[in-house]
Amino acid sequence: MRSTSDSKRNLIIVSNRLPLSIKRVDGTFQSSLSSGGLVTSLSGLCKSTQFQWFGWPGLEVKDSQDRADVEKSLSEHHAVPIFLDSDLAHEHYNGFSNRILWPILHYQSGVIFDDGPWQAYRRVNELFADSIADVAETGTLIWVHDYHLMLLPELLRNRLHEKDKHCAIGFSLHTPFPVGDFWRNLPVRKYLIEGLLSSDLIGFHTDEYKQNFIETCASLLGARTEIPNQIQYRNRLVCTDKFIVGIDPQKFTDTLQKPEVKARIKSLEERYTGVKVIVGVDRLDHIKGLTQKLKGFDAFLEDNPDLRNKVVLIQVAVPSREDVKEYQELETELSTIAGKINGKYATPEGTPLLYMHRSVPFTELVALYSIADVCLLASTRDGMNLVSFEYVACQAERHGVLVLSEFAGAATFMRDGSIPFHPANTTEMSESIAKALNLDPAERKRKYEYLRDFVNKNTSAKWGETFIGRLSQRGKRPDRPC
Ligand code: ADQ
Repeated sequence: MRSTSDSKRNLIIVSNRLPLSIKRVDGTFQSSLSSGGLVTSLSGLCKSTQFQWFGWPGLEVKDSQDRADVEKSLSEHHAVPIFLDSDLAHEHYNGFSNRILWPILHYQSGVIFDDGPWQAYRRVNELFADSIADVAETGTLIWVHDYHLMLLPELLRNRLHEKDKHCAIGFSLHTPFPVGDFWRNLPVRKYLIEGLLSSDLIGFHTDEYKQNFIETCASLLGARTEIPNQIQYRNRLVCTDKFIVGIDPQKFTDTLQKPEVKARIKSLEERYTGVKVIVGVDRLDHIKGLTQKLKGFDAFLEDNPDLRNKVVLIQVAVPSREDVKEYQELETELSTIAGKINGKYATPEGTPLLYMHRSVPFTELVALYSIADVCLLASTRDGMNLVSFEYVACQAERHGVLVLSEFAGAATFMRDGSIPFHPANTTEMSESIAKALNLDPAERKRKYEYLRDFVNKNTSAKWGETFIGRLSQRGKRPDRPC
């Protein structure tokens, strides 16, 4: 959140969690950068634009002196904490956002609505609105992120109005937005859509998500949507668009040059001499299709006996949402499948699957991306999927092949440079892996160059600056057509 060139803009970024985790160590509060898609996507913007970042610091702080200490520690990073009680934070984050809303946004059925978590969701959105409305000034640009805060634009708009402050509010959704019929599964859907429609600008990862949202506004609320990218509802004009999120490719290029990373790459290459490496890096989440991936890899080993002992899948499953029962069950299932695969195919020469259920340091991640001949991503649904971008950023020398689920938002843009497949079709996955491993060098190079150009063109900095630029224009001329 450091500033460089653009210190004139008054910008507030809001997300459920701050990008810094706070821990109490020996009586003092210490902060460390957290990981995930949102942090990655906004990190590029830090280089060019100054902003304050509002969000929950990740722990309950009751004592007023402690709160002051946390505020002071975070203010050095331009971060502002919104304090929540543990129970409330848990019900909002795990209860509603992750157990109810997240699955619906990702087309998972069988979600059971519960009013308690919904009330917690509302309450947290209100607390965020209170904090931000207090500090925002007329002219401040407010950029709200993700599904945890869908009610915030409306709550904030009302509070700002009461205080006679005029601010442009933007919202970016990092998940897919499902087709209207699926969205109907959520009984409180109307409130969430109305909440979003107090924004001036709403961003989606793909045209498909944007279009699904526009159609839902029309069918659910009777909003006027005849003009492309424009929604008219209750005397408000709301603009929507696709904004391609990305990474900071330079960060990966620079890391690859570090002596310790070069040494690590060399030692991994020696370890895997004569063996093709497939890498997978995913948060341990149902939407990442890890069960499907392991089953597809099992089918690949079954179908290609001659390649056993010559291929290894290194799968990093980053722990995520460990308080939620469904995520604990998924981990148990994955460990079982991984054990069965190795039980079936391991020999004294080696095991075909390295399943790592833990976070790995960034330098290790980069080394793994770099030595892998193939990156296999099997998302059943995924807003974008930035791991696919990161793999490409580390493949300047090897020209590795990306085998990418057609359900990742990234597949919309990367189809020609990757090998797309349906994650529920194990035969297709098995064939896609074999095809990637056997691709001739000229075709690998062509695909790699296509992806490299895309990743270099669509950086996280460009994404952030484009969105902020459009939001700033909307702030100046809110009634102007999009
Ligand atoms: P995520 O679901 O978190 O993001 P993704 O886009 O793949 O998924 O981003 C994960 C990020 O976490 C990557 O930048 C990766 O490097 C990082 N990461 C993974 N393992 C790590 C580790 N061990 N240590 C540190 N960092 C690690 C959500 C949506 C996506 C969308 C993004 C951005 O679900 O679909 O692409 O937001 O909008």
